[in-house]
Amino acid sequence: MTTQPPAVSVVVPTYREAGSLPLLTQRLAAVRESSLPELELLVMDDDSRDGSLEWARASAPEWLDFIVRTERRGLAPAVVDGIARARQPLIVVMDADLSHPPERVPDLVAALTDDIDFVIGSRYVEGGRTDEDWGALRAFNSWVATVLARPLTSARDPMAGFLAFRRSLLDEAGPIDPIGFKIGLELIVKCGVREIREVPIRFSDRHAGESKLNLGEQVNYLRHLARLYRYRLGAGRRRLSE
Ligand SMILES: Nc1nc2c(ncn2[C@@H]2O[C@H](COP(=O)(O)OP(=O)(O)OP(=O)(O)O)[C@@H](O)[C@H]2O)c(=O)[nH]1
Ligand SMILES: [Mg+2]
Repeated sequence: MTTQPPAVSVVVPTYREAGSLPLLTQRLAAVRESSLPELELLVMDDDSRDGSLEWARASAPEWLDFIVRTERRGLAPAVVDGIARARQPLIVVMDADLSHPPERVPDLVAALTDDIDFVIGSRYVEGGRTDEDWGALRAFNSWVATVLARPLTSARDPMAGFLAFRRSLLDEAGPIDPIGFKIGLELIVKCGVREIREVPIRFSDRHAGESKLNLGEQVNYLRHLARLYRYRLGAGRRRLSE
């Protein structure tokens, strides 16, 4: 018996990624050809006005949907919108700047078994790594952010934005209302994720363009964390009163 390759919607949030979108699409096209023929790509763009839309109109393949967003801007809200539009049963979320290797998408998808409901492309498990020029300050920031989230999840890399899960995971979710960047943490907490598998990846420096992770986003992270802790405490109380 031959098994069909799984159908996957890849959701990519973008802001000013015109320099990376063509190569991302090219590398995903190769993945599509070699192992995931039913892959669709949803680019969720916050009205970048940097030539991305023009590129998509002129050169994008038919399996790429380029969606221009003008409301509730931000990385995580863009991903939530993308999941709502996805047509396939499996979802992969990844960044546009090629920090997440597109060639690992099939491995993340394959790690979603009956027992595993959430997969993370992880920098912090054995075999995972980040490129050298991640400065000390950035590495420290990432470590502090991860430690602050520890009571919410045992995942080694809950800050990651390279994720795979079934779309149905959201069916029973609490209200999804992330602020800022950390869509993975939002889903882990709100969807009551039970079993996580972390697949090691090499996280590369961004291919082109500029980082959007600024001080404002770090403050957003603290607001988002406060919200998630309140939600978790509320869920605990709800369980006790049942
Ligand atoms: N739709 C949308 N996407 C965003 C926004 N901010 C960032 N992104 C996208 O989210 C992904 C991650 O953002 P990055 O700026 O790469 O953040 P980072 O990886 O922490 O930082 P670098 O390593 O410096 O690239 C990229 O694909 C961005 O284009 C936003 O406000 N809206
Ligand atoms: Mg990046």
